[in-house]
Amino acid sequence: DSEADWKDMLRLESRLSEEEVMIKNAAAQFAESELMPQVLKGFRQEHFDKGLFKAMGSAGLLGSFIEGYGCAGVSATSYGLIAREVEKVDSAYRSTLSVQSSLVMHPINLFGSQEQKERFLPRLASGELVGCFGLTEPDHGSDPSGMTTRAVDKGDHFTVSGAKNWITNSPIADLCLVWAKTDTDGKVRGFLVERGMEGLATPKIEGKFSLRASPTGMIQLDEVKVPKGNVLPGVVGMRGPFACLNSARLGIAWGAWGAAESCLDTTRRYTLDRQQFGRPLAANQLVQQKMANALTEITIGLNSVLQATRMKEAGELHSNVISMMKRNSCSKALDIARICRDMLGGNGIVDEYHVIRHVCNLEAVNTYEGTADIHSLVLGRALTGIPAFK
Ligand code: TGC
Ligand code: FAD
Repeated sequence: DSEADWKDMLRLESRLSEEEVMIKNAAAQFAESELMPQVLKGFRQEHFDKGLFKAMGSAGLLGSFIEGYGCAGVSATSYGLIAREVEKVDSAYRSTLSVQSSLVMHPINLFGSQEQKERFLPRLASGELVGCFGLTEPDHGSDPSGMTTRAVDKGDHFTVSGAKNWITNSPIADLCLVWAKTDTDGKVRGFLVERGMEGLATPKIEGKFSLRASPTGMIQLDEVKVPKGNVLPGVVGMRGPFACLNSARLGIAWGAWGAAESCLDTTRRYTLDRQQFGRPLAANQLVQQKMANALTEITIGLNSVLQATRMKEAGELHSNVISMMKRNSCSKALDIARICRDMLGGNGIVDEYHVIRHVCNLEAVNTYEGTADIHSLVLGRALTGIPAFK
């Protein structure tokens, strides 16, 4: 059998530049040789390996789409291809990549002062510093604009107080980008809160069944003194965090398909090998139909994400399309992972087959960065003109 016959039926690769193909292959090689050998330990023991994070930096994977400051300056499509290869191994590694690149480095690059860019970007690119992004609060998840974290102007600094919840990598972060409302005008601004500032705590959330290879925690701020030089000068209002989310969500739309591809690959090999009733499971029509459905969704899904990303590169992408892509990729990847899990029978629940890990991970991926429901409502608003959120 030839993989070429089924793996890329719409010839996505023919629409990539030579450089993009090279980057995709290099990311695949990195994921296979560096990430894959670590992933079972990462998931079983909730182990985050800082050495691995630095290796991601050395490989040029962190903030890859940024020009200068030690970053690779590659296309948005290359960023998506990297996310896809990394998430073939594990969504937690891709989450770490998304947060560092789109949610921490991107806003510093877009909205930071020259001094902030020089101070933080090179060390975030190399993996020396781990960043995190604090938007969600205990009482404001889907409605972040209701946030209550406050920054009080004290002349040369602000004091920031409040709590952020569900923050990827907060327990190990060196730098927390915290979104808070200032007391003077009630508008949202970005605060670069550094590890070691008095009044900052980042407790870990225990008992997660999902994304166990990256820690998730809170950011607790008790009158943390943040110098004015650590406030992002270039943005006021919810446009700031949403600009970050637009970049991250498109990367996730690529990445989730990577997880689905990995599940389908494993399932195809497994059902070809496993004999029941005297013949391979793959010889059964029901099994073939399930795999055909998965392949169809993955193939069409990846090609639509490429089209959206090309629109982004041309400056023509509306955030409604990003909502469509994020929701479609994540919900369908989750469905595919669950169906693949079933086709592996008992082995499907064992982590050495990797599929159950993808199922557990994709549950969170379908929830964070805007739940599938919230993206439905964004599309509903686009269709009807009526915002149904409240
Ligand atoms: P509202 O809050 O009323 O609007 C405020 C302003 O923001 C604008 N806006 C956007 N701008 C650009 N791109 C977008 N995607 C935007 N969405 C909203 C909006 O136009 C408005 O601008 P202005 O100038 O008129 O003030 O928001 P809304 O009513 O437009 O939207 C509501 C809703 C529900 C869509 C929004 O609140 C939302 O997206 N909620 C979901 C929350 C979310 O995604 N949180 C993510 C947290 S970070 C995370 O999960 C990281 S996971 C990391 C990992 O490990 O990968
Ligand atoms: P809620 O908003 O309480 O939603 C609960 C349910 O109600 C969902 O099904 C939702 O779709 C539904 N719902 C809510 N409102 C409506 C409505 N109007 N109509 C219909 N249904 C509705 N946040 C960060 O800021 N930074 C991070 O790094 C980060 N990392 C995360 C990592 C993990 C592992 C997880 C699980 C979350 C992370 N998040 C992060 C938070 C994430 O963005 C939120 O969990 C998400 O936005 C949903 O918020 P919530 O959990 O409060 O759910």
